[in-house]
Formats: sequence, structure tokens, C-alpha cells
Amino acid sequence: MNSKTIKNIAYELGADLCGIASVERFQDAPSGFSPLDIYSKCESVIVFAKRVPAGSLSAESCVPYTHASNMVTLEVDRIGVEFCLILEDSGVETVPIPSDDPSEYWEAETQYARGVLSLRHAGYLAGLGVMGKNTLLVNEKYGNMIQMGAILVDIKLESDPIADFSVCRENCSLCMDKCPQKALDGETVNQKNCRTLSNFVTERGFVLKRCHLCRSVCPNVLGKGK
Ligand code: B12
Ligand code: SF4
Ligand code: SF4
Repeated sequence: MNSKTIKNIAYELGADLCGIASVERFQDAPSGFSPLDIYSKCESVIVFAKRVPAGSLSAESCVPYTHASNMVTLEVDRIGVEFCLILEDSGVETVPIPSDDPSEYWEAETQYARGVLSLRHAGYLAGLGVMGKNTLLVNEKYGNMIQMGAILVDIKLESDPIADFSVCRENCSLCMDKCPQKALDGETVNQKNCRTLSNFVTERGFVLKRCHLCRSVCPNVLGKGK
């Protein structure tokens, strides 16, 4: 099993992107949130992504975008689990990372959650793209409209080169200026402020993504593949 075979499996399963990072690249991850904290036998992290349909960003209602995001999240999770089964049949031990929920870490007062592994950082380290001031990972071809997943494996694989293109134009601050919750400072997100709109809970308990402005106003929303 080598990097090329692994990527072919990812594409056959329906991923649009796949990159690999050796576990050594994660040495600066916060304690408790590195691949080795999750799985001590981890040697490599395989990160893959699917495009999110972009037309939903133009809808006047937030329901289509919420639906598109939710369905792609499910699809990425399906790919991850299938990926694990295929690799397991070849004798590779695999650990799937959820594309979104569930996660354990939660600071109630600030409503700050942390995924078991930050997929934006993992995507960066696996060469899938570079993070912008809106904190989102931008892929050169598909822009920020990508949903990521990852699996941890116990075999050494060749790592991809880290992307080094520049994302944000020097004076651009569109995402920060347009954020209705003033949740962005160019480095991180105030989760509590963002959640009010990003995870808006209706009276009937549906969770709607009522805002995606930091994603949609960005000149990198669709990348060069548009
Ligand atoms: C919690 C969460 C949120 C939170 C926080 C978002 C955030 N930027 O972290 C809220 C509710 C605000 C949110 C909103 C959205 N989210 Co969200 N979210 C997540 C989730 C589940 C966990 C992210 C997390 O753990 N954040 C906390 C930490 C990691 O961030 P931090 O505090 O800034 O980290 C600091 C340090 O801890 C350290 N660090 C942390 N980990 C590591 C690791 C290494 C190796 C290093 C070196 C450093 C390091 O670096 C940071 C700077 O100091 C991820 C899925 C995942 N597992 O990654 C999706 C994810 C980030 N979300 C995503 C999306 C699409 C969105 C929305 C666009 C949805 C929408 N409304 O349209 C918005 C965008 C808002 C924004 N600008 O971020 C996508 C991003 C895709 C992309 N292209 O980058 C993800 C990756 C889901 C996915 N599977 O693709 N989300
Ligand atoms: S999703 Fe909306 S509220 Fe959240 S950071 Fe982006 S622009 Fe701000
Ligand atoms: S809107 Fe501008 S500042 Fe924000 S991430 Fe996109 S390019 Fe960077």
C-alpha cells in the first residue's frame, strides 16, 4: 500500500481531493489534539475532501445551504468509513475522524468547541490548501467550498508538499468587515458570536446555518476551478 494507491481509493470512493501528512508534521498541535493523542500507533494522516455545491450560497433562504452542507458532511463521513474498511482488508489499521460532530471538548461559557482533530490544520499539513483570515482552508482549485474528512493509519506513507500559495490579498478584510457578528479578528473565530447565526436553532429544533458570509464574500470562495 503506497500513497498513490491510497489516493486512487479515495477518488474511487468519490473524494475530490486527497493529501497525506506524516504524523511528525503535527508536532505543534495543542496537547490532547494531535493524531498521536487520538491513536498512539498513528504514522500518517490521510485527509480528503469533497466540494460543497456553491449555488446554495446564492439562495435567499438559508435552508438549501444548510441542506447542501449537511448532505456533503454525511457523504464525507461515508467515504471515511468505507475507506477504513478497504484499508483494513489490506491489513492497515485505520481510525476515522468525524467530519463535524461529535466532539468532546467544550467550554460552556465561551461556547468554544474543539474537534478531536482540527481538519483545517490537518488539511494544511497534507497539502490541500492554505488558511485565510476567515480561518477557512482554501484549496487552489476548489477554493473554500470544501468539506474535509480524515483517517489515521498505522503505516508510513509519502507526505504531500505543503501548499505555499498566498490566499489573502494584502489589504483584504472583507470577511471581517462583513461578518454580522464581528466574530473574526484575522486569526481566529469568536465561536460564541458565530454560533448565534451559524448554528441557529429553530423553535422546532432544526439547526440552520443562517450565515456563511465569511465564506461567500471571500474572493477565494470557488478557487481556480470555478
Ligand atoms: C467547532 C467548529 C466550528 C466553530 C469554530 C470554527 C473554527 N474556525 O474553528 C464554529 C461554530 C464557529 C464554526 C463555524 C463554521 N464552520 Co466549522 N467546524 C468546527 C469543527 C467541528 C471543529 C473546529 C475546531 O476544532 N476549532 C477549534 C480550533 C481548532 O481552532 P482554534 O481555536 O482557532 O485553534 C487554535 C489553536 O488551538 C491551534 N491549533 C488547533 N489545532 C491545531 C493543530 C495543529 C497541527 C496546529 C499546528 C495548531 C492547532 O491553532 C489555532 C490558532 O491558535 C470543524 C471540523 C474539524 N474537526 O476540524 C468544522 C469546520 C472548521 N467548519 C467548517 C465550516 C465550513 C464552517 C462554516 C463555514 C459553516 C457555515 N456557517 O457556513 C463556519 C465558518 C466560520 C469560520 N470562519 O470559522 C469546515 C471548514 C472547511 C474549510 N474550507 O476550511 C470544517 C473544517 C468542517 C469540515 N469537515 O470541513 N465551525
Ligand atoms: S459564519 Fe457568519 S457569523 Fe460566523 S464567522 Fe462567518 S460571517 Fe461571521
Ligand atoms: S475575504 Fe479577504 S481577508 Fe478574508 S479570507 Fe478571503 S481573501 Fe482573506
